[in-house]
Amino acid sequence: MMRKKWNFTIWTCIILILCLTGCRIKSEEPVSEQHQSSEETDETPEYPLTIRVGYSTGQDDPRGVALDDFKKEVETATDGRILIEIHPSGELGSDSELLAGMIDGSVDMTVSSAGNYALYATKLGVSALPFLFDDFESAWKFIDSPQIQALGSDLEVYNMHVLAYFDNGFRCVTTSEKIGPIETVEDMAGLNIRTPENQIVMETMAQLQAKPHSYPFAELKAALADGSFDAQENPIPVIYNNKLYEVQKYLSVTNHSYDAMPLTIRQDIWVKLSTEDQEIIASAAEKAETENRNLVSQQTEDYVKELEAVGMVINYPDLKPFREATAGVLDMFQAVYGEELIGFVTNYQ
Ligand code: EAX
Repeated sequence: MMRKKWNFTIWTCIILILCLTGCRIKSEEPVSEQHQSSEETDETPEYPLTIRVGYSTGQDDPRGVALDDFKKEVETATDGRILIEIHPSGELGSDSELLAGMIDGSVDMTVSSAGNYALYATKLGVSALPFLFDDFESAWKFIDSPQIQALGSDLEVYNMHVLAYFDNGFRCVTTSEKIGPIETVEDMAGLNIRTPENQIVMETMAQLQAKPHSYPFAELKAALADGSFDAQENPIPVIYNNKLYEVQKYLSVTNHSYDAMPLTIRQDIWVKLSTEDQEIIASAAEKAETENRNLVSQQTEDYVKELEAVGMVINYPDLKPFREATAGVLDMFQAVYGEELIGFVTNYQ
């Protein structure tokens, strides 16, 4: 009990420092106006404009498929005035490097977990809180609500403009043959598990008494193969599309965290686009979001039998003890999220 209390204190301090630092940066940086376009800024890009998009998974992932169609849509609608250059599999860096690249200008667009963006705009991690949703429909209704959509503007001071909210699915735990399946919350104790660099997911694992370590996704399969980690946690589509079943024997369907994925473009590119080009990109992003969400929800259903067919052993643990063990994560973020957002989340549940 003492460990949990000490843990709570450490995390609360870390989160508060992150938030205060974020506020200080915000007060020093001018916030670009979201609705501005080149007609208002008198700045137009040089055409053809190439936009470099980076993400961490392979191209077969639903984010890759949707972005391929986004590319076709934008290049056709702008008659090649805007070209979309796609870089999958961490070619432009890990998730945290991609977000840093949006700030320093080495990356122009990216899609990553909301909890990864929370390294900058802390409140964006709220949708990743443990066991917040029981299904995709309730998760999408939450993400598409005005309260959550408004949080996107917190990213503008970090040079990111949110175009859409893709979906990664519900995160589940996989383990190696040596470890065996996760059947009870006690099985999580001491588990050497890889997570994204995402404070909500890491704290959820810590509350389950596991030992979370953040590590780049593009290098994860090799790290699982050489035994650096005994476990990882990701949604079913990610496990299948990135062939993690080749290095993990067990899939325990915990659905412990819903993984929304904001699709963002550099703010300093966005404001230089004409209103017409902004509308083309916004419309293509909306279509890609719909395609991506449908793919993820369909694959979550279809890929269970595909994963069994390639040798994974799948179990469905009783989640009540997992929910109880992680209920304190919301409390840890009370101070950072503030009364209004906490009220929205608790009334939503
Ligand atoms: O989907 O790093 C992770 O585990 C993330 O889920 C990543 O975006 C792959």
